[in-house]
Amino acid sequence: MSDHLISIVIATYNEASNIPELFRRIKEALKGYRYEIIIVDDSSPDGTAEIARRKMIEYGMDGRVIIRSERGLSSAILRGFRESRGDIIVVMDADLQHPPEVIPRLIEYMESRDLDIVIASRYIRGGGIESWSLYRRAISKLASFIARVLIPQIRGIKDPMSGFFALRRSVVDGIEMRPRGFKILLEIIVRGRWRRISEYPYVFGSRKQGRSKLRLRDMSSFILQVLDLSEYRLLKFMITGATGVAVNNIALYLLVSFGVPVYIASPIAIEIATINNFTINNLWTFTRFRRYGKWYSRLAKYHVAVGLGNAINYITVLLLNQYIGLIESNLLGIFLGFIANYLVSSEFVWEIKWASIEKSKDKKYLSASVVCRSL
Ligand SMILES: Nc1nc2c(ncn2[C@@H]2O[C@H](COP(=O)(O)OP(=O)(O)O)[C@@H](O)[C@H]2O)c(=O)[nH]1
Ligand SMILES: [Mg+2]
Repeated sequence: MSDHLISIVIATYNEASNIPELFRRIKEALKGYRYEIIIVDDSSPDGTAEIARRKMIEYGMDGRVIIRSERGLSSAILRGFRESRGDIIVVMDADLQHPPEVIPRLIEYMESRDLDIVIASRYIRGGGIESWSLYRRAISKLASFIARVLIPQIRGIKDPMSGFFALRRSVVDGIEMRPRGFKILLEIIVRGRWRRISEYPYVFGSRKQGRSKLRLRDMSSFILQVLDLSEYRLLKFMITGATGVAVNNIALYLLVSFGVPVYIASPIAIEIATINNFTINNLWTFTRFRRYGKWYSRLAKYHVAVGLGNAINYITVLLLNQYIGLIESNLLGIFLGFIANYLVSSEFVWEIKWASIEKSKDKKYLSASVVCRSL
């Protein structure tokens, strides 16, 4: 059993009806542990803060209730971090969708496997969701997919958007986090200081009382958060592509007007654009991934990566320039060739992998891998 002080950080908004059962079950589940409860309430009109304060005293639990005048789940959790004292922090919801009985298992798993973050996971074997509408499931899957494409740091993690997790204080201590949207775990994984992450399965329950606070505008703030955490690479890649389009067409136009035949002018123009794009992507889009390998080996790989796109570009120009015009066929060819380029480049040329994955050999945790990264 862990002898660390455990801080349980719970953000609340209108959860008065869930507090009594929540506290009762935490008290029961954490018998023998040293812990404190930090409730961060955004001035809920239903009197959550008052009930929490009363119940804390009634149950003789250590902890505090912080009342804020602003709203926001992520910023509330970060406030809870600052107000807490434990070496281990557990983050969970108040509505009992996160069963308190799982907390000791997260902590024992963390200690026994020397982990910095343990995510209570719905999406590994043994985990699940009790009752979610098809719509809610689809939204969750879509959000995970978007996040995974754009943020390489979370690949290998099955439930990176979980709201239920445990972490060591050292992961977030002294690190500036942007409190945005609903998904503070994404922020912690990308910006935090950790070596080893793993997941522990649990079943996400149905809400006991009250209503979900997930609002439509949380979806747009989620998209912004993900784009920000991805450092706008996809956007930069597209802007770079636009400069390449201009370079390619100008070169083609000039060469042809100096009398170079199209079948020679086109590959030259494509090559000039390829070098242009590589240079900008290398210095700007993927700037912090340049530590892997030498620039000329990346340049060579980049040629392979865009080879298919370039071939499509060239073939389109050859086939269509007489019918739809030189620049028109080139634009169409560039567009057709571009589509696969982003993923191929990011995966293969810049290898924007972040962490390595250690598969568990322990039968009990077979479904959970440990994601490792060097600090
Ligand atoms: N302090 C604070 N807590 C919030 C806010 N929005 C949601 N919460 C809490 O965050 C947890 C998860 O919210 P919930 O509405 O259940 O989200 P869902 O499970 O994704 O539908 C619950 O404990 C809520 O009370 C907020 O703006 N401020
Ligand atoms: Mg909920």
